[in-house]
Amino acid sequence: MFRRVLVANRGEIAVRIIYALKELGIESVAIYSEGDRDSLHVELADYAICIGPPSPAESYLNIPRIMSAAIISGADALHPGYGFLAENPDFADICERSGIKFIGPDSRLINLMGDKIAAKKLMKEAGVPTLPGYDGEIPDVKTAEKIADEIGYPIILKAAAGGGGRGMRIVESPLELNKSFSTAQSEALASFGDPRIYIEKYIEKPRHIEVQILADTRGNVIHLGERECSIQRRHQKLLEESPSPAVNEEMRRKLGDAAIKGAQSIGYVSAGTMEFLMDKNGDFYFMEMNTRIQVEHPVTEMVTGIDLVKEQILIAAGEELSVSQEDVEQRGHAIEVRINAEDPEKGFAPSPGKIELLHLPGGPGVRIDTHIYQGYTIPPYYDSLIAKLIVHGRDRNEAISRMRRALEEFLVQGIATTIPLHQKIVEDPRFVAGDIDTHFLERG
Ligand code: MV4
Repeated sequence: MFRRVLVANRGEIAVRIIYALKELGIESVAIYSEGDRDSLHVELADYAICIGPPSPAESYLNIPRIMSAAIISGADALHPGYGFLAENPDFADICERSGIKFIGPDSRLINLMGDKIAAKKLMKEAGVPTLPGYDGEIPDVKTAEKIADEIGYPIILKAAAGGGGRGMRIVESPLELNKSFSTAQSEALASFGDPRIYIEKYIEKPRHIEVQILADTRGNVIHLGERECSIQRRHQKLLEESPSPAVNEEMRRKLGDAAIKGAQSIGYVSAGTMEFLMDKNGDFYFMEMNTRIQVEHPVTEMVTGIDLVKEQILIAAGEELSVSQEDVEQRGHAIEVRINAEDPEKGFAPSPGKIELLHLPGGPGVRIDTHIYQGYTIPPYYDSLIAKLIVHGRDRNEAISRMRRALEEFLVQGIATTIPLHQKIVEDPRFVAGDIDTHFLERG
């Protein structure tokens, strides 16, 4: 087992990882930028190393500085969290070459799943349902026209190196295809340094449903059910829940089987997530695989009782999964809201600054993952997530009631937050009925 682990991240996820390390009896090393001296993760870790100025390029994205901290501190492993370098295959590779275990899959798998064309092709070959399209790079607009005519409009153009909604273009008719294709190509090249584009049938108002998996080095692969992540704004998820109100036992079995089959086919090892789109008929299609621990992992933890971060660390240490598929039970219902330091009244503009007053809700079925505290100043340099409020109930209605009363008790003064928006969502009759899709917020 590891003796000392460097946490290569900040904010709530750094705190979350330190909790897991403490429970496993592993020493933690925090890294922090000059903008994060007063952050909770620095206080909670056994050791802390300042790695540079606030800008991400000079701190949390700076591989040489992070590797220096890992080596100097005597860490035998490193947890990348999410964002920053979590899905950078070169970083995983450098860790391995430096004798520091990267807590995640190996660089080959990160690289493979980072190429959305390769990922989709592999999943299709493994028998996982994928969207109609063309299983490769579209070389030119002529080919795009041919494929689009075959599958029928509307279609969507996506960047091979994209993901999470970046570099996508919906095309409604053949008249737009020529222009859209060249724009998509040049945008992909400018954004990712990779112009490759693929094409698929566009699903109107889909649900975003993802399946959590765990795979160890001994060949055990299990799934932990699905998360419903349809409520989002500009590709930023706002609320996630498990189970999905749209998934019945039969669909859950199919989703789980597909996720396991897909993971097995590529020899996946670590925690991972298979993202699916679900259409009006309840048919689902593989979209992408994420090789990191995700922001919304707590809803799965709440319904399964399994600590995903601990399992992820144990897997990296070569241990066998602590649970088998038969042990996994989805008990009750969990909902998470992401509380951002943003002002919904001002177009969601970032709202950094000092937290003058903070009161966190408590009581049965309430969990808060956060790095903030009263008197803390939220720096302006990073993403605006300041806390995740997660509730658990025996069923969806109890979880909704708990979320309402927890949001009402949640008090933050000094900065604007997205709490009022979450209060609106959980009062919305469509949300209460489970009638949600990826365009929920646009219809207001
Ligand atoms: C789609 C789609 C409809 N049809 N692909 C957005 C995130 C990225 N992972 C892929 N996305 C989409 N791909 C086809 N063929 C609609 C979306 C989409 C979406 C997906 C999940 C969550 C929110 C979304 C918001 C708008 C569009």
